[in-house]
Amino acid sequence: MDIQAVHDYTVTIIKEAGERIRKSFFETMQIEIKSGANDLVTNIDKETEAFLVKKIRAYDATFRILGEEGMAQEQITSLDGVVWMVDPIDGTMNFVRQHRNFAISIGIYVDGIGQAGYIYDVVADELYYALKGQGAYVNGQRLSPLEALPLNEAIVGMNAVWATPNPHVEHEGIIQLIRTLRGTRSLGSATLEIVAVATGRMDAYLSLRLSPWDIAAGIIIANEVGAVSSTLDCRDVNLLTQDTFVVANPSIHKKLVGDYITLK
Ligand code: 2AM
Ligand code: CA
Repeated sequence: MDIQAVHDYTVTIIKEAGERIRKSFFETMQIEIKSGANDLVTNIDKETEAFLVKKIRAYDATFRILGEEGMAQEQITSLDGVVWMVDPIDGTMNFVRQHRNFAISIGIYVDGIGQAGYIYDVVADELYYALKGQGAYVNGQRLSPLEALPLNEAIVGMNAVWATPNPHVEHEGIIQLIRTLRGTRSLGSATLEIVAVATGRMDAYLSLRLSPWDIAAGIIIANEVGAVSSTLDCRDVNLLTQDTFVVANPSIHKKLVGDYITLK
């Protein structure tokens, strides 16, 4: 695979998809509920994924595609060969309610190794991307390597509901963590939270349940600036299943997860 040619093509199609989404704001969208009231999908999610699948297959019909909305109609049970991980709109709730703060995400893996990652903040017109070993960029400007900091100066992305009794994580530890940190944020788009860590606007992002397409691109971008990704119990990320997730500045990753987070 000629990664540079694939890169140029991916930049073109992701921007074209973004332009289509921006135009969709002038039309009425159809909203459906998926697993629950917080889990939405619109016709624009499906149309955008269908558009990207068509473009990817037009480039090379042997590429395999795992997309959130299933428009590729493929079962991906291994990461052998070239696998594209596509989330047409990450942050659908933001898309529906705010018309901003959502992104298109594309990660390209070859035999399980991340080769290229793209996260396009459609309304800000900011394209974050990285090719493995070549650094991470936003709109052509290189992102700096992350600088070390202590946990009490860190800003961490997380969902506030974890600080209340919940079935997934010991909330007392989360309360202690919140008291220790400089601040918390919740942007509502996993991919934009990951690029916030990669750009140093936040120092970590935690989630109790993310899918491969939420994190595939972000891991590649974050890795290029030295950020560390794992599950919340410090296992390697597995891109074939839903799991917990953390991406963090390497200076705080171990302390954050080890001292404050206990999964139930
Ligand atoms: P999505 O918009 O593509 O569904 C919201 O806090 C973040 O978590 C979004 O990035 C959202 O992605 C993601 N997410 C992943 N799985 C989810 C689920 N089952 N329900 C709600 N949000 C989910
Ligand atoms: Ca999505």
